[in-house]
Amino acid sequence: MRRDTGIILALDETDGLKALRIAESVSDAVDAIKINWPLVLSEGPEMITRLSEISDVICDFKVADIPNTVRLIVEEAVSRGASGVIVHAFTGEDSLKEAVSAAGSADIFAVTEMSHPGGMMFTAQHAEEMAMLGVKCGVAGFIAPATRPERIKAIRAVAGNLKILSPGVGAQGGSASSAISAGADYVIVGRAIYDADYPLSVASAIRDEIKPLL
Ligand code: OMP
Repeated sequence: MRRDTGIILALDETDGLKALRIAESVSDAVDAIKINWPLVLSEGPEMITRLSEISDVICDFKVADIPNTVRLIVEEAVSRGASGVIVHAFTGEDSLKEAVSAAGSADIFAVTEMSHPGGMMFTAQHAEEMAMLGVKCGVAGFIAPATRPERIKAIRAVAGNLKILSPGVGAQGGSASSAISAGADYVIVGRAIYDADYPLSVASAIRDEIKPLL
């Protein structure tokens, strides 16, 4: 995945035509597009392939299952064009290792601490441990909360040179420059871009904001 702008678009728009139009309009201003269940369920998994013709695609399926099921999901996503898949780390070593092995040359990103307030209840208590496990299992990087930049710092201390992708910018209250300054490599931005009247203008403004920090 390139790192020209430091932005990953979270394309949770459920209207397929609109989603494709937004993806095309912002593709030069973002490094990848993250697709989650809302768009896959509304428009079908073919959307992964269609978007992969426009940009690198990360399938945010937050896979949390036994190793065999994890393998089947990751293989399906990668065979349809995903260059990365997001999985949960709390499932433990066997599931995480299986995800990495099933991904082949694609990237596995493991969730550490979630960005919403509920993320404090359970994930925050084990975020560093989950990051350590991810390092051991060979993941490409981690998801850490832009809503709590100090926690990105803590995950960075464990993650070494692995990538950190930070959601929570804009609609959830986090700031792109604070997340990057705290150690994130990319910010994940959804509603602030895809709900805007001019998505490209918002993406370009975030790109300009974080450019000096990359
Ligand atoms: P916005 O809040 O609209 O910018 O979207 C954020 C995106 O990041 C959504 O697709 C979420 O599912 C995702 N996300 C979080 O918001 N918090 C997390 O802790 C983890 C993720 C994720 O794994 O991408």
